[in-house]
Amino acid sequence: MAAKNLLLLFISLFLTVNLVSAQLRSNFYAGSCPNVEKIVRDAVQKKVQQTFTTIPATLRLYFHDCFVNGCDASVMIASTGNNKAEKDHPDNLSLAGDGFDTVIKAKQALDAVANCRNKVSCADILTIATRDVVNLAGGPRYEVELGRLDGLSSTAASVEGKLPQPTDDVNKLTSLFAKNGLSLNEMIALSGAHTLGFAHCTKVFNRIYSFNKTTQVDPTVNKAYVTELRASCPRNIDPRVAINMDPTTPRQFDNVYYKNLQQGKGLFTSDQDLFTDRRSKPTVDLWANNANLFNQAFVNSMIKLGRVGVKTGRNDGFDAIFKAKQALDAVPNCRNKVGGPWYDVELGRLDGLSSTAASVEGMLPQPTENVSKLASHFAKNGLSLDDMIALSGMILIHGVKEDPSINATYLPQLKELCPKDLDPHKEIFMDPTTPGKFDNQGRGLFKSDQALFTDPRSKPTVNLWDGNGQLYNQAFVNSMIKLGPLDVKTGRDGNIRSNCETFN
Ligand code: HEM
Ligand SMILES: *[C@@H]1O[C@H](CO)[C@@H](O)[C@H](O)[C@H]1NC(C)=O
Ligand SMILES: *[C@@H]1O[C@H](CO)[C@@H](O)[C@H](O)[C@H]1NC(C)=O
Ligand SMILES: *[C@@H]1O[C@H](CO)[C@@H](O)[C@H](O)[C@H]1NC(C)=O
Ligand SMILES: CC(=O)N[C@H]1CO[C@H](CO)[C@@H](O)[C@@H]1O
Repeated sequence: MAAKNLLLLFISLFLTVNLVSAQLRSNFYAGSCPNVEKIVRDAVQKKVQQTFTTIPATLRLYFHDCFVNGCDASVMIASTGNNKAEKDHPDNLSLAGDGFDTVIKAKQALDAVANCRNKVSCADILTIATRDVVNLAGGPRYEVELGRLDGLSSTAASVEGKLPQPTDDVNKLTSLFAKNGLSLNEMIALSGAHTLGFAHCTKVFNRIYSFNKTTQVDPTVNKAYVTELRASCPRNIDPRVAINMDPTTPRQFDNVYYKNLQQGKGLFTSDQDLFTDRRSKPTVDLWANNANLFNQAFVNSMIKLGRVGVKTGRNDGFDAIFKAKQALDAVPNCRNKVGGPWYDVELGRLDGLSSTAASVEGMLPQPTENVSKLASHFAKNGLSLDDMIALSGMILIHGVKEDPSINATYLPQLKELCPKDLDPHKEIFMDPTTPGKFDNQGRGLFKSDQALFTDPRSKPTVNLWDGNGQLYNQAFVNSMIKLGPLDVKTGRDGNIRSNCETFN
């Protein structure tokens, strides 16, 4: 039991560490460039004094950066003859040049200080600058987490499908944000960024002129606002003309965005639907009435946004695994007692440790899933059907539901082990036959396990490995090694750019 639990602990640690984004911290540059925040702030302030557009442009740039390839400043990379970069995807939707310029100016200011030169990543500069513009527009000031590396690739193709569209409804938005580990409420809070900035008239034409075949105007738009929008955005307007996103207090970071939604003055469908949809409406109402609560939610969500897909150069995560392994080996009873195959692990991962429950949403296979659904989870992580079957030897979940495909002699045993009123935290052996041992004798505890035997695509493999423990061990080892590098950030995945717009 102890050995089994330790093995499971070890494996779940392994999985957990691989799921998480890297570890960031607020004092990351304390040793190398202690004044980084002041230097960036001064540069941002100067730029804001020159033009207000700096504020919304920087905020939006950050959002786009984080949603494509993580917050790694890949959005800043300029296209070259043989690479069309992220910023040149049509979805960059005219990211205003002032956002880029803000980062470039702050970087110049940093590079002018000897010890800071090329020490601070463009990704972190953009993170600090974004915090500063929010604050300069009257929004809350919050502590930023730092330690991101700059990304090493930037392609227009990678933008496809990653950014929300103004025509999206709450369903679409929720699923897109969930892919970035952000919840419904975090999505609603971040949408509050539309309290600032500009949008091109063309982006609202559909809502005021051609909603659908039978209705010209989107009925959720406030009538007076329709008139206003039509006046500012006649059909034949120059497509470069932009209007305020927040018609009430366009230059102020505040909760008026939510008050606007209550009055049908959300600019896009993606805005107004937050009020129309009953799942998001209560939060809109809450924040419309309570600026402090909104500010808090916005700050927390920005910090969460700043963790999306970050690359860091430190190896705390790997250290944790290594320490767990050492701890296991230090106990004579545990050493090699787990009975599974020993395999060489590929080293050099620089994993991180920060973890959020929300980022797990939809990422892990569920015990109730069938083979198609399971395979799609694994495929998203570059793992084949066979990898999935091999790795299914290892799952730790609690509780079981009765299922007709469970072996009839096994079912009463299970029911005895797991009475209905059982403490949900109590664990039972996943493998009822040889629970303390890693082997190929198990009966499927979960539907997802049993499904592997029921489904004709996976059955042959299950039979093969059932008859050959050695083949199974080999397959398990290979799949574990493949699982290891998932989304791992290594020093090779990022660096500190000396020019934010070009790779080193
Ligand atoms: C919820 C889904 C979102 C959608 C569908 C969306 C879409 C858009 C669109 C279409 C524009 C106008 C672009 C143009 O016409 O030039 C815009 C502007 C803007 N967006 Fe969003 N956005 C979303 C979320 C966010 C988030 C999360 C942030 C930041 C945290 C953000 C910040 C901004 C800002 C500041 C502007 C004004 C840009 C400027 O004035 O240059 N948006 N957004
Ligand atoms: C057009 O939109 C209106 C208002 O939402 C709706 O009642 C109507 O069914 C829609 N028509 C079509 C053809 O989708
Ligand atoms: C598997 O489950 C998904 C839903 O999770 C369902 O759409 C699909 O039809 C199922 N496939 C089979 C073969 O039962
Ligand atoms: C159920 O398990 C028992 C004992 O392991 C075995 O003898 C029997 O053949 C199994 N029944 C089915 C339908 O697989
Ligand atoms: C700021 C920026 O780089 N904008 C680009 C967005 O993408 C279009 C092409 O789709 C370019 O023309 C813009 O220059």
